[in-house]
Formats: sequence, structure tokens, C-alpha cells
Amino acid sequence: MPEATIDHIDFDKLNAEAISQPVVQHIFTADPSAHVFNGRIYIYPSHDVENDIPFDDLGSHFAMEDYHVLSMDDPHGMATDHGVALHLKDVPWADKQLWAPDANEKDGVYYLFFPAKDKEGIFRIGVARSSAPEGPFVAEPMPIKGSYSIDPAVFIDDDGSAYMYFGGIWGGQLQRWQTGVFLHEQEGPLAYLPKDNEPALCAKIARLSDDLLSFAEQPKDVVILDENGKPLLAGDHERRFFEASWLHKYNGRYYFSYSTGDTHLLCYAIGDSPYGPFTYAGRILEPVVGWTSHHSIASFNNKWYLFYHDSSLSKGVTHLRCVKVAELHYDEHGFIKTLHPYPQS
Ligand code: FUB
Repeated sequence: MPEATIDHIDFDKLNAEAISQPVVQHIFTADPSAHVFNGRIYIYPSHDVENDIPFDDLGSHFAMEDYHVLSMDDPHGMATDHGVALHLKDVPWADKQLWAPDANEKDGVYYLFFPAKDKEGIFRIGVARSSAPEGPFVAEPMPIKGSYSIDPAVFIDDDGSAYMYFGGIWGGQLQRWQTGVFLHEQEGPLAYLPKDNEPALCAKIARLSDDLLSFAEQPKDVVILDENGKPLLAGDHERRFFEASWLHKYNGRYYFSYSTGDTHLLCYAIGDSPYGPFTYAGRILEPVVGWTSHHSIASFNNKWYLFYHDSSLSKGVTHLRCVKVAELHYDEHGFIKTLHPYPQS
């Protein structure tokens, strides 16, 4: 990942023009997964930290060690920080890099789903449980069997079925799992990626077991089709999946949204089943300050909101981000109106 070029940005001007401001400013937060529990908005973000790890294209400098849960009684206000909800030292199988989490609730139990590198340097996805949405959470002793890569997002459909969407290319290692075993002979974030004229790698979906602690099936591809019904190609950098899966349901249809990574866009695709296929439908958010873009979408009091992040609070430091929220609007056909994070810039 190239370091953001920040010298040319007037941050006072940019912040004044931004469509939203950080929901907390005392810590750096990113990758917000938002849910409404008991009438309150809960945000499950990554907790970004300063460190001396050199910048690289694998994201090694994203060296997060714990999670804090934030909550808000109104999307336009500041958030409450509930403190440490889970720490790396309390996850028996994990070694480093607590990346983007998600959470959900079933039968009064709150589940935190999170990726981390295990002791062999392989990203796995773990689960932790709590009796309260803000935690503290107690981690299972082992990651989900058969899990890999990053960025879990758990969607529970109206019939109670729960699905995990996950995956991320480059530092998220998804490209290393194409044969079903972790490929490690070649080095670097671009090894094992398909060629530009080949189908893009897909996010994964797996239905979860009733207790939300394991996969109930082998993960399957989340296929995104173009306007001709063909899977997006790997060279289609402005539309293909990179990381940051999210699934929400709007007017009975399934909206799969994601980041395009190296082109810094949040995009979405629409389908008629949680498994897809999904047809590419457009952009949700134009690039923000910083390299990564990540999000969630939630409804509160009959309005829809995009929870996202940028690096404005740190004045452009890529791995020191801040969570923001902005209202989302749909047109009469169900298409999302693209947001411009700094409309005048
Ligand atoms: O926060 C670490 C990683 O950066 C996330 O897992 C990705 O989605 C990107 O936001």
C-alpha cells in the first residue's frame, strides 16, 4: 500500500468541508461495523495504534491489539467509548493484528467476530461472546474451524439464518487460499493474484451454525456480475472486490457492499439471495483521505446510515483512522446515491 501523500492537503479546509466529523477523537478507530441493539447504535471498530512497524503492502503497520466498543443514542452525536472489550492477550490462538471485526446478537448473547494472525502468520477468524453488547467479550479457545482471511461481517436474515461474509486480498491473504490450502511459497501481497483478464477473486460466504460458533457449510464465492451477467474481472480495479464485506437488506433485496482497495472506493451490488449472485450497482463512497476505505450500513429510526472511516483526525496517517457516520439515500429504483466525503474538494 503506498503511503498517502499528505503534504498537499489543507486539513483545516478539508475538515470544514467534510460531510461528517469523527464520532470519537480520543482514540483512533476504523472499520466500523454498526448495529442497533435495544434501540441504541453500537459500533464495533478496529482500534488503530501508533507503532514503529515500517509501512508495507501487506499492512503490517496495522498492528492493532484490542477492541473498544462505541455506542450512540443518535447518529449525529458523539459516541461513548465503553473501554477495552477484548484484548489480544486474551485470545489464546491469536498472535497479532486484530483487524476489522463485526458483531451480532442471538437469544440475548452478543457475539464479536474478529480476524487475527495466528502463531503461523495466517489470518483466521475468531468468535468471542458476552451478555452485553458493549462486552467485555470472552474469546473461544480456537478460531472458527475452516476460517481464513479477514473482515468478517455477519448478517442474520429475517428467517433467523446467519451468514458470515469474509475475505480480503493482498495483506488479507485471500489469494493464498485458492487451492483450499494456504499457499506460502511465493512472497509479497501480489503473489497468487489472478491475471487481469481472469475472473476477480470473490469474497466468501458461509452459513453459520445455530450457536454462531462455526461454519455450517464450506465457504462459497460471493460472485459479482457486470451489466452483461459476466463475473467481474481481476483487472476491473474500480469495481472488483478487495476487502470489507457488508450485507444489508433493503426493500426485500440483498445489498452486498465492499471496498475496492487500491482504487479506494466503496461499491455495492444487488441480489435476490444472501448467496447472490449480485449485480454491480455503483459506488457508495468516493475515496477518503487515507489508503483504506471500510464501512457498514445500518438503519436507525427509519433512516439509513453509512458508517465509514478516513484518516483526517491524524492528518493523513494511513493506519491512524477515525470513524464517521453519514446519512445514506436511495433513489426510487433502490440505487444508493453516491456520497462525496468532502464535496467541495
Ligand atoms: O484495519 C485493517 C484493515 O484495513 C481492515 O481489515 C481492512 O478492511 C482495511 O480497512
